[in-house]
Amino acid sequence: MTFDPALQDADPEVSDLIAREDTRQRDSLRLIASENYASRAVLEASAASLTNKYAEGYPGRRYYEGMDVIDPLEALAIDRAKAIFGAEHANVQPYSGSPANLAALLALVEPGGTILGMSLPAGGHLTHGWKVSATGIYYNAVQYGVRESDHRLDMDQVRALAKEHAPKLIWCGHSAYPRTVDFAAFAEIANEVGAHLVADIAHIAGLVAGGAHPSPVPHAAAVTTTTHKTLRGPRGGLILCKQEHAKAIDKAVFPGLQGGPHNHTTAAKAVAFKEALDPSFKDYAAQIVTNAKALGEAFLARDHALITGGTDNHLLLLDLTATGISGRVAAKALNGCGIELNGNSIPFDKRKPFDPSGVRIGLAALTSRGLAAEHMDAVAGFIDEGIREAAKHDGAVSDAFATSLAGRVREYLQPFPAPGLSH
Ligand code: DSN
Repeated sequence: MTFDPALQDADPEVSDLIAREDTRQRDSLRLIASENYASRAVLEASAASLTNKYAEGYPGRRYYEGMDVIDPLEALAIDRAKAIFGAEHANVQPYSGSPANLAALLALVEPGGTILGMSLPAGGHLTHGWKVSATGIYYNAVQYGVRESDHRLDMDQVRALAKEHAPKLIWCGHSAYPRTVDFAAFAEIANEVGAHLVADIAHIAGLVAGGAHPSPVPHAAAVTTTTHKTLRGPRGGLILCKQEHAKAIDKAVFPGLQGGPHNHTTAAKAVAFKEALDPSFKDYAAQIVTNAKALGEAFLARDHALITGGTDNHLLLLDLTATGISGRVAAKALNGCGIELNGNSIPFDKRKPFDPSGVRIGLAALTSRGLAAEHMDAVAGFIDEGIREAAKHDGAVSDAFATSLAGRVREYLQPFPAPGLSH
């Protein structure tokens, strides 16, 4: 992003660091499944003067004056969010996904109440009740996993745990699960035990928005998401809910958890929501899934092991056990070669979360650059080459190898402009 001279003049150090990050993002294969390239319009809105304004409260009911712009802006973001997902109510103020999840808990479960969520090592999220998270500390969290035989969600296990523990809230959603979630089946179980169903669609929100994944909105009491992953907006959160929970959700976000909303982020969310309402976003969402499937095939052709054997969404989980190096070691080696992904636990991992057996690979960012299915063989080739070289040398790759691979990656990406970044 090129800035007007203000930042360069005032703080060349920060300006140069930002320029370096632009270059890094432009020149690398960005495959972290929770990341993307926000558009220039989204970035511009994020940098607006709205950051100067406090606005505790909600449109039409604020604790400060000077809301002539903030009120219609937040109302616009709310209307667009509701239109994208067909939701009865939207709260656009959560600072990010974890605060959105805490707000859902605060609104729907009494302190110490029982919740049921997918465990982190199985592909869930920290905030679905994992023991080190506030959600596992302040609530009585019970966790479900995936089947050992095929690493897929086991709805019989979810039902059995729900019946045994009678949770007040059931989470569905994930941060590292490559398959479609059956939201209707979760809703049936929640109904059977009188629990609120909350779907965390942070990873797949863009796919849901574009019709490339079923929507939980008709089934869940509330739906939480970040706005920056497949949805391709600014860093932020969003909660959608049924009208009957609107008051409780709004109260939980403010004053329950947060102070003033970040209005510049609200503006950027509104811009991203407009982009998601454009018919072209459907093509984008479908292309992400097509690319992820094609990349999966290209890995299988190179004898790599994929958790569940493939994907239905934007991500793949590679099990590196057979290569002899861990996911963390592979990710570090690849990072030096211009390939950015993260080490990730695989289901029933024998290794520790900080040094797990797998790597997670997401296609949202590359798809935003215009890479299509026919490019996935080359992408798999780069990753495979880096992993094999690292495995040959006990995790280390030479500077010469890293420079060569990073150079070829950079050259390969040249024809695909990175949205939001100047070329
Ligand atoms: N950190 C995000 C991810 O990478 O999936 C989830 O919060």
